[in-house]
Amino acid sequence: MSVRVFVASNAREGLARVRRELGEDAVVLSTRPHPQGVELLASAYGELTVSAPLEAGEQPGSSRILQELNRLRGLLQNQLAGFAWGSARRRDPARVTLMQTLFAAGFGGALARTLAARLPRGLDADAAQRWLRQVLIRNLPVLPRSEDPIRRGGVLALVGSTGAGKTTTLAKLAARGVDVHGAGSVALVAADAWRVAAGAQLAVYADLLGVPLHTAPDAAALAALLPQLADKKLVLIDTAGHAPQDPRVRDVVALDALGVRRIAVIAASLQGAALEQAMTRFGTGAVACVLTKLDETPQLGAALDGLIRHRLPLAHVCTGQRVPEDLHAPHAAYLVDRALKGARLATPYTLHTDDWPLFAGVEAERAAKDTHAA
Ligand SMILES: Nc1nc2c(ncn2[C@@H]2O[C@H](COP(=O)(O)OP(=O)(O)O)[C@@H](O)[C@H]2O)c(=O)[nH]1
Ligand SMILES: [Mg+2]
Repeated sequence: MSVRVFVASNAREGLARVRRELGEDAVVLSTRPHPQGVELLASAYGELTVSAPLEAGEQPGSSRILQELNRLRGLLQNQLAGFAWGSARRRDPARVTLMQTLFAAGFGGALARTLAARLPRGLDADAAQRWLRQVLIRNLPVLPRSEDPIRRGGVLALVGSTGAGKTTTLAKLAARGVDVHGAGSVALVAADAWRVAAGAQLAVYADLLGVPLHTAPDAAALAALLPQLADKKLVLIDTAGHAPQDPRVRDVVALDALGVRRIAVIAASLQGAALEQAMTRFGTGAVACVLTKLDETPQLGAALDGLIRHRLPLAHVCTGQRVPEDLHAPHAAYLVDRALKGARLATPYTLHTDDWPLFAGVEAERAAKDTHAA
């Protein structure tokens, strides 16, 4: 292995020279102060393979050595990324702040990177923040009032994970339906055959609203029931809640065969990965989405991120257990402002200033892998 010595007035300049002369994946072996600034010992990555001590019978470039070198490379890459992070922050502070805001608010990496890449150059921090707000508002798929599924009517089934708030939301929507169409034009159907209490819960709401409640324990029963309800303007079906990975999710697809339109009910308070799972399983093919439990969601970022990426039209939001008061029409600006405010919340999950270079290391490694894979 040939190791070369670089002397430069500062680390950034030194790194730039190392990269220019030894290639992008050059490895810095050590740095130390020098009367003229800093001294770096560096080697081209490809030359490292011959340097590791060989065990008896081991060939240069064997998998053990490569593994070890890859580990070493990862460590050094993090160090380089630390430098890169510092320089990125100096060069493009608005872009870095934008990424930090999005992550702190609970938005995910994919969306944060896409938006950061599109941020117009030369904006100061305030202008960048305004740009971010506008872009999020514009991209949040909020259903216009004229397309409110309750107002439009038809046969609608609420689908979603256990405890997402389907039955409660159905009661709220039914109350709205009664306002719009009158009690005589609304019917409820309990298709939640899995939980004993589920039917009883719905029966209370049906009673209060003065609308009929039917039961349909399976798809065949539902198929037989729906023609009898053809004169109703609005039929709301409460479905069994189960985990997104449960095979009974197939029941959701059976609804399509009956011409039933689906509304995905998703709790905004879910952790990011669970939100993603719920949106994928229940949101795909749904005509609209209702986000519930906003009152229990200190950071809305992940939920809005999911709606934007899945292009899932938001019809209503729920902010509590009260029927029907806690059902609201969604306002994109309000939701985005609330989400961005969530970035200021200090929690043990918030990235600390000192964590960012480490994070940048992971990002740099991802970029390196992507380049490799490409
Ligand atoms: N805080 C809060 N609780 C809600 C909201 N929507 C539903 N819930 C509660 O969440 C729990 C589960 O709701 P439920 O409608 O039975 O969920 P389902 O299993 O999807 O039918 C109940 O205690 C509801 O009162 C909401 O918007 N905010
Ligand atoms: Mg239920």
